[in-house]
Amino acid sequence: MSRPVALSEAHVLEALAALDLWELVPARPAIRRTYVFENFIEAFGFMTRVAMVAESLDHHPEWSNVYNRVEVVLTTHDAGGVTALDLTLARRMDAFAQNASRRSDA
Ligand code: H2B
Repeated sequence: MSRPVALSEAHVLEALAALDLWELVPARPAIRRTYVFENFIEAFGFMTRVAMVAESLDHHPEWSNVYNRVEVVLTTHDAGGVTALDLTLARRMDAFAQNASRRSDA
């Protein structure tokens, strides 16, 4: 697989315009979003689905879960920045969250 290339901040911001509720992490080359689900099972089901995709992309999120909340940070360590892989994973995550009973985007 070819090495991912870090995108410029301008390019990332442009991509974020189409990725509702994702934002730049302050002081880091990374993007983040918090998902809030109905309950723990919905949150963990989401994480399980994402885990399969992450593994197949060989691209893994930094994330944490507390009950119904999943906080996600995406960056490409190998490239030292945000790459197209992060945007792909973000879109795949959003698609899964749409199918879950997402309660809010707090
Ligand atoms: N995930 C993320 N988010 N960034 C990476 O740079 C990365 C990864 N690199 N998953 C991969 C695995 C690399 O460590 C292996 C060796 O392919």
